[in-house]
Amino acid sequence: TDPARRNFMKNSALAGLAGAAGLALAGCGRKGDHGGAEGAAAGHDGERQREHGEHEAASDHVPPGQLDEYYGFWSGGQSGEVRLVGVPSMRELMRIPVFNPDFTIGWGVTNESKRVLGPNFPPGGDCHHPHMSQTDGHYDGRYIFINDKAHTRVARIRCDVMRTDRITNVPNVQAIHGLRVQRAPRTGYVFANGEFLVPAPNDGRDLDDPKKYQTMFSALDGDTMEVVWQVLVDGNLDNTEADYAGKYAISTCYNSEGGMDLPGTMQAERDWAVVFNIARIEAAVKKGDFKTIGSSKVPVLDGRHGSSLTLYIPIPKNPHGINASPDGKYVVANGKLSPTVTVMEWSRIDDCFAGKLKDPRDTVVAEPELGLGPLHTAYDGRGNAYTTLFIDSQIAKWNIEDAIAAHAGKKVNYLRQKIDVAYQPGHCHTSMGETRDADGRWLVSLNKFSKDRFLPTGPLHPDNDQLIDISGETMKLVADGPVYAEPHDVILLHRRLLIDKVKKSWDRDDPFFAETVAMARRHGIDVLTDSKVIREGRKVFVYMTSAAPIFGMGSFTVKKGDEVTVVVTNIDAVEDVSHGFCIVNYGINMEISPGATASATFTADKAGVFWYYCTFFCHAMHMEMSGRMLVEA
Ligand code: K7E
Ligand code: RUQ
Ligand code: CUA
Ligand code: CA
Repeated sequence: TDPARRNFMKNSALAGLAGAAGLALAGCGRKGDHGGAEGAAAGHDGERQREHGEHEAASDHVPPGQLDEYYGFWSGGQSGEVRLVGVPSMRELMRIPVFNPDFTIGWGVTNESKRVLGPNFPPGGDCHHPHMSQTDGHYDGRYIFINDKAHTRVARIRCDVMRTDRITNVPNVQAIHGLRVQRAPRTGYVFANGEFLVPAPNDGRDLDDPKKYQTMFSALDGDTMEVVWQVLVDGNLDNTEADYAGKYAISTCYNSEGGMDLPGTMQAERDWAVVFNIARIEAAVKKGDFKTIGSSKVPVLDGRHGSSLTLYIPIPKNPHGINASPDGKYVVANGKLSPTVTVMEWSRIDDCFAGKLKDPRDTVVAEPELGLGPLHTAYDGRGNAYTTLFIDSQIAKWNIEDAIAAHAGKKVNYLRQKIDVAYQPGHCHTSMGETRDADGRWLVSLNKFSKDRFLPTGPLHPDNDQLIDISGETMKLVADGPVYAEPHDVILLHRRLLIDKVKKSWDRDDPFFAETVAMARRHGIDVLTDSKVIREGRKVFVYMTSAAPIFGMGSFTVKKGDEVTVVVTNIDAVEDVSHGFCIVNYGINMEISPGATASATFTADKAGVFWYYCTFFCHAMHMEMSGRMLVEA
């Protein structure tokens, strides 16, 4: 670490600016700074000694002008968006519209976003599980994938521009819930669970015969975003996970009963986790061992009981989350209605598929009892696991090897600590914790209820996302953070993975608006220099540049009833000078960041004068950055 910076940190601690961070460093003899300074990653490896001895909680304070050390990708739940959050400050840095229309950037308004959203796109989505593409078990900074439970879709966000670039409808199933990526050799597959049971085909011929209901496990190709195969299963599918070797995916099932109502899903003492053998599935697809359903061309394989493609491991009771440990050895299913979590060993899953085990339950190496309502588990890379207890409003820290020893009959206490959280946690997630680089610094607990923790906001309360320091022996609660509904899951990744990959302006040949630029070229337009109107019958194309503080065109004229396409290109090469283009009383707004071309198409259905203006404050004369659309009667 740069010594000058260390001195800076020390001095600011003395000045009371970064007090807690500074003291924590002094207290545990840490080298390296904490509040998000350069070189922080390099400073961490030697800090395992913090495990021994008490330490003060690290601080969430990131002084003005300093950067957060971690990027957090927060699911926006039923808001349909993804939020980019700095950690440890928990400051929201950006929102990324995914399934939700968003007027700020014109998501659902611009032609470029409509190409991603598809025709007749639904009004929103319900996204739970953001996961970054990986290569050999490490985040690779390319994409974030996320599910839409509300409309049975999977989306992809490009991390270089932080924009959604693909959305895929998954056929033959209803409600994509669990979503994970293939970790090795790379992503590769994106695995997606259809949660609810529906008749197949679901065309009205069988409505109320539960025996005809089914669901499937789907694999998308992360590069093409096409659904490449589906596996029919018994029961339903909740969450999913992948191993670190590229051999398996595994999903929890809470409705092995095939129940159609709440009591119906709680009959059995055990449901199961179902393991998918990827090599065998690929071989079966190659052999043509599949069918297709209706108009979908996706190969559907039969993975129900008795299939060699799958393995059903009994798990108590209505299990929910499923999380692989970063050492690549274990995977943990969280019991929900059972106070236990079930630890399975991947190598025993190998043995089971090879016919070497008598009983799929022999893949289970531990089943520690943790408390009421275990939902999700995260890892610190030091052999400890952190499980949310929804009903107890706690997080249980426990040691994996000790739990395995206890399961084998040894007298050891695998429980390390329970910490109260406020209140009712769903997911928790550790920094880098779903990769081989799990660094055991931070844990975020995503609590569904905030109750009394914030100023009243009316009947609808925010969630409470709590930041917990897990770098020492004991967990320390550091901060509360109110959030709009409803983050289910997050990932936390060190900024070194993205900080140099994120673009500060658009490349002119970016595929996001390439189709629009190609259209301009067909019209003989160079969007970087030309501001011109092209008429083709009732279709009018209005091309203009934008450079603070003027649009390339002060006014344009169309006829009532024309279909108008406005194409605006931001030719300001200056970082952070984004423009907007809004037409008053016409429902049009779009953001045009440096280097971008954006377009919107609408019918000029009202005659009169309609001002257009820039919506992003870009210049001292920003208010004056406007023009008139003249619509002839
Ligand atoms: Cu537990 Cu959708 Cu991951 Cu919500 S799921 S919490
Ligand atoms: S104007 S600086 Cu509407 Cu007061 Cu924005
Ligand atoms: Cu351009 Cu404001
Ligand atoms: Ca059940």
